[in-house]
Amino acid sequence: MIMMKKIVSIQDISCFGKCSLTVALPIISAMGIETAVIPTAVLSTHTGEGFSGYTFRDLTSDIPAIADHWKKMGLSFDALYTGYLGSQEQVEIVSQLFNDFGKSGTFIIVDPVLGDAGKLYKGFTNDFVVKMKKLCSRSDFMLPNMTEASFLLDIPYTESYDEAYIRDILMRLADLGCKVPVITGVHYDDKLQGAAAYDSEKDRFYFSFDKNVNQRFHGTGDIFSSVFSGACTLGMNIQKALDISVRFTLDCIEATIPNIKETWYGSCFELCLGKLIGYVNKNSSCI
Ligand code: PXL
Repeated sequence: MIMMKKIVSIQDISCFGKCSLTVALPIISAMGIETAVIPTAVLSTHTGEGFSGYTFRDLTSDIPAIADHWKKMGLSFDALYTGYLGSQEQVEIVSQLFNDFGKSGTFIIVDPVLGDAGKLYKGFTNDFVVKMKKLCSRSDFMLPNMTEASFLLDIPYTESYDEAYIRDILMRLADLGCKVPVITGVHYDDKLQGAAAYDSEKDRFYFSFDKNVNQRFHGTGDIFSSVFSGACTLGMNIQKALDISVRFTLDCIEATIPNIKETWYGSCFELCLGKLIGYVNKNSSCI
């Protein structure tokens, strides 16, 4: 008998421009995991490059009532997975959700969505970064890109680095309090791109690389984080989880290139969900 796993994903709904919940829901569901959601805000589009004039409805004040109802129902989850959070207050409230639903054995997975290409996304300040750092300190897994890692560690962002630098950054992220930091979008040259992780309890590093097709589409970080969250929740080891997350993210980028409208519309991950199901089935023997 298969025991179904259950994740709650806590992030915004951007109604257009595939990212956050509109990516996490289909991807984690395709992996055979029940996906509950706490929407933190509703936006007409994401706030990244390419869109302006978006609407933003903050749902912070709804979150405690949702949590209270769930506590009365005695709900529990195999993983809590957070993404884009819209305000400092929201980060505090999400931290409270970790107390309420983070029982022992529940993974806490924080994607500290802050920025990309060396810059913070619109609306984020240094105070917000400090709050996000505190949230990361409570995580089993944190999933920053290089921009986010640099802001969290308060070091200059660089596009030129080597493996020794990545190892150092991973250990510094673990010093924040996270058990297994993962850095996404790692590339030492134009040929390969992937991700790196550090298990601070075992003092072990993990790397996974695939082809670098030198194309950026909005939302690929959310694709990676959703697959990684699903893979860990299914019980895959860190190397397997990295491998399928890197592979699937590349599949999505490759599927988008011939279908491209604008890079900020997001990637055509829908065309690749069948492959993802295949990766999960193939790896279920390694779980
Ligand atoms: O993909 C991350 C993300 C999620 N949600 C919103 C965003 C972004 C990045 O720009 O603006 C609303």
